[in-house]
Amino acid sequence: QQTRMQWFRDAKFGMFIHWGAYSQAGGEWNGETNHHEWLQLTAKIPLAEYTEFAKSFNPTRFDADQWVKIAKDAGMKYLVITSKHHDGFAMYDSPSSDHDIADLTQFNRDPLKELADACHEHGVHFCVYYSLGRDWEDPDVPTGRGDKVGFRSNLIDYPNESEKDFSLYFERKVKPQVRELLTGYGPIGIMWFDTYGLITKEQSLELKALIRELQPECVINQRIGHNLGDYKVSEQEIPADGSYDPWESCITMNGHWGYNKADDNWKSPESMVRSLVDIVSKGGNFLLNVGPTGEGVIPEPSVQRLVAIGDWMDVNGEA
Ligand code: FUL
Repeated sequence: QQTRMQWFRDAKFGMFIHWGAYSQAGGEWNGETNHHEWLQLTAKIPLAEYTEFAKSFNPTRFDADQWVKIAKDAGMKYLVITSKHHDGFAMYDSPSSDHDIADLTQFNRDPLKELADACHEHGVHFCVYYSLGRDWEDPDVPTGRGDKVGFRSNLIDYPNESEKDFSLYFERKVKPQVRELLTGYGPIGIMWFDTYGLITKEQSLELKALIRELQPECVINQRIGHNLGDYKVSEQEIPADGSYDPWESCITMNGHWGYNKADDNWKSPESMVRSLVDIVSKGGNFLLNVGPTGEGVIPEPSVQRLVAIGDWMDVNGEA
């Protein structure tokens, strides 16, 4: 336990990457410009139409070495990439699902493999985000617990809640994909789960045991559910004190996680450095987000800010 958490405690600063088929839209759908990684849900797109749209995802400008270099030059020690967001679309070649970049698109590469290799080569911890309790492609994720909007599930294509069985989704998609991620991409620093939703305690325990079996050194965040993770996540805020330990704040650079071309509301490099100092002084880690475009480019305003943070690090940080 002590050794598993050591690199995480020392790391302090990491890059969060929200990137998927939705990035192509840049937040725009039918003239509305405030969409993001929840595009399928917020624009009410039926699965067949979303799948068609996903097919045109072709990030030809994606350069894993460059992304890792940008992170490293900013002083970041780890990188967390969305392997599957709520849309259920896997950003890697997933043998157990055909709702993935390899089966649906013309892009004949596995971005996660390229990023994993680049991270391992440059000494950056490679970590993956996985949407656990929400999946808008799978028919068996109930929305449940009075959530009428249907954040967890896809109520357009699968309106009949009584037919849904979370354990079918868990067995068919979650467990195989977690296994794939932990066996095909070298050492994974963190399994960064999101939105545990309706997972039972037994299922969270089973998932944790699977991860410990495949990669005992892999850190697990608290969103595996039922307080079974190794550390706590604070989203879009810095807690007043560091009373939860270990912990991490994940924060956006503008108002969105996924790429939104209309959002120019960028935080200043100064405010991000202040956040970093604040978080680190309270014993936490700062996971700072970028939302690359559909072409595979980290937006220039984000790069500029990371360069500025890197300059500050050169003077004030520790190597
Ligand atoms: C949330 C998600 O719903 C957002 O889309 C984003 O991924 C954020 C980090 O976590 O719960």
